Amino acid sequence: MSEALILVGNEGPVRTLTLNRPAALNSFNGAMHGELRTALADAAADETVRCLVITGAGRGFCAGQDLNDAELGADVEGVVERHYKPLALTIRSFPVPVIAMVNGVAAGAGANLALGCDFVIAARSASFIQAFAKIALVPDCGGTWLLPRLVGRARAIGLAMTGDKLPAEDAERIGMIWRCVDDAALADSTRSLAEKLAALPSKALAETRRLIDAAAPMDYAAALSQEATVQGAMSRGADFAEGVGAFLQKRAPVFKDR
Ligand code: T3D
Repeated sequence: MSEALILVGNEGPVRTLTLNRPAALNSFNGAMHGELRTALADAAADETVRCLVITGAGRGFCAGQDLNDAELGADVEGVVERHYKPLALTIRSFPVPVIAMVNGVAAGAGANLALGCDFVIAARSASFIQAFAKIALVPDCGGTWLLPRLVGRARAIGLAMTGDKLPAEDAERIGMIWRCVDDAALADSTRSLAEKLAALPSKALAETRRLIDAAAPMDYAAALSQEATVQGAMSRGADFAEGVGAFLQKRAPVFKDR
């Protein structure tokens, strides 16, 4: 039997999905897209999962589209519509926080897969490359939306047009990622962040992400109204009663809503 292209691991409430085509720097072919889609759906449906980590096997995180894949060239628009767009949307609306643990180079759609996650923790040896222009393409997997919001227009244009490699340290310095850590500390730093997020109220965190993204094109008054509506809904959840009860009783809360 051929090896799984997505490895699935569990550590308590933390689910880790590992892209597993290391010989091609975990670049995406149709089969890996299919396995990732299934693994994401399983994790989303599993109430015991309270944080998701995505990482890569071997020395790379993900080199984007497999440039040897048979689908490439024949129907590029279809590949983006069928694979990258749903992937980006699934992660952006995931019921629990998603961490990209970037263990090595993240290029093309692989870079934007990471940037679409809620947190990016990268090893110091890792790097980010908007490789698209080098093969006469434009950023996809959300890059045109994500990059200017993360780093501003000037840097978004610079990174996307030059396709220059951005070391993880610089990515942290310009606010493109959450943290750059020593290679040896990557797994432990990710685990402690994942455990912290898993213990927080998942539904409130997912709603926080949704509101922040939805507020971007709104005026201030509309964003304030949106906050009021969702705050009302959140206050009717069991996690809110648990959070307040735990505070008043001076104990740690146990959150369950998703
Ligand atoms: O339908 C559509 O396709 C549209 C969607 C597009 C989305 C995209 O992601 S477009 C962008 C595609 N990605 C790239 O253009 C990146 C191509 N790769 C690179 O530029 C370099 O590999 C890296 C800068 C990422 C890393 O360089 P380096 O020197 O560390 O490694 P390497 O030697 O280039 O790669 C190692 C192996 O992985 C090598 O195979 P080999 O020679 O050992 O058998 C290389 O061919 C393979 N590999 C790396 N990237 C890809 C790949 N194989 C297929 N597709 C790749 N994208």
